[in-house]
Amino acid sequence: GWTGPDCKTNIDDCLSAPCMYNTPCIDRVNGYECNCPRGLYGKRCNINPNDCSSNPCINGASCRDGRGEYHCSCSPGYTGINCETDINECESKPCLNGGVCYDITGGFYCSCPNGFTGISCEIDTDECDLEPCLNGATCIDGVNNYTCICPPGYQGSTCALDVDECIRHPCGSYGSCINTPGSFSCVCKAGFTGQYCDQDVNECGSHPCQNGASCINDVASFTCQCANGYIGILCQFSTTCKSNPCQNGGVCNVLTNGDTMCRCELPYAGEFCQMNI
Ligand SMILES: [Ca+2]
Ligand SMILES: [Ca+2]
Ligand SMILES: [Ca+2]
Ligand SMILES: [Ca+2]
Repeated sequence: GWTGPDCKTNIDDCLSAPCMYNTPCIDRVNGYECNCPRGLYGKRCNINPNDCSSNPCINGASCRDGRGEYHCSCSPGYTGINCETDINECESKPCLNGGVCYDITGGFYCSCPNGFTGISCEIDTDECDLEPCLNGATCIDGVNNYTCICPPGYQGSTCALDVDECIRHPCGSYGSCINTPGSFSCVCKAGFTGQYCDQDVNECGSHPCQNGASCINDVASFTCQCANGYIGILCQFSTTCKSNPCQNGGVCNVLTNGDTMCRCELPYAGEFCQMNI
């Protein structure tokens, strides 16, 4: 254990670094001493017992051996030194819109109220998806329900029902109302027109009066006021006989139906004043 010319020099037995894991070495006379830290054993502190041998990490965790200690790598959903604690994933209140949270291993389960879906009940179910509104109605999605905006002529929660417009008498006094699905129609009395039979037909519109007559529009009819020299409903006849069939001085007249008539002088009579009475 000594060296030098006079054997007074202590040999440094730590020079060869005999202590493992960088453990401090203390030189002694003809020897050394390793100052083992916690978890290392043996003359050279070279014995590192497996601290995982008792399987301290639970719930599927993996164990990593240290020096006098161990480290657990927990499976998802667990925490704690030994992964003994099931994390309560409901603590962060992940369920929205009134969903009820159930803590499960490695996650949570939300029981959603009617009208909501999704992992966190974050999706408002579209109740219009099944197209519940009929007859071209507009569907408005709500919470666990829907609203139909009916087009004119339909009613009811799904707009399935026809409106009987005839109850309001839309055709007035001059038409009869016919109810139809989603609508109605008016059948007008003679002389009236328009969707609601509230307009007078102008019977003079087709210019029925002839030969310079003026036309007077009336209800469902018209009257012709004839110019001088014309006669007939439409003033279509000249008051002048085209040929004179009257004999013996009879005067020819034109009737409103266009026929001619002879006005006879006595003693003559007959259609053409041909008879002497
Ligand atoms: Ca959990
Ligand atoms: Ca909805
Ligand atoms: Ca109707
Ligand atoms: Ca008229």
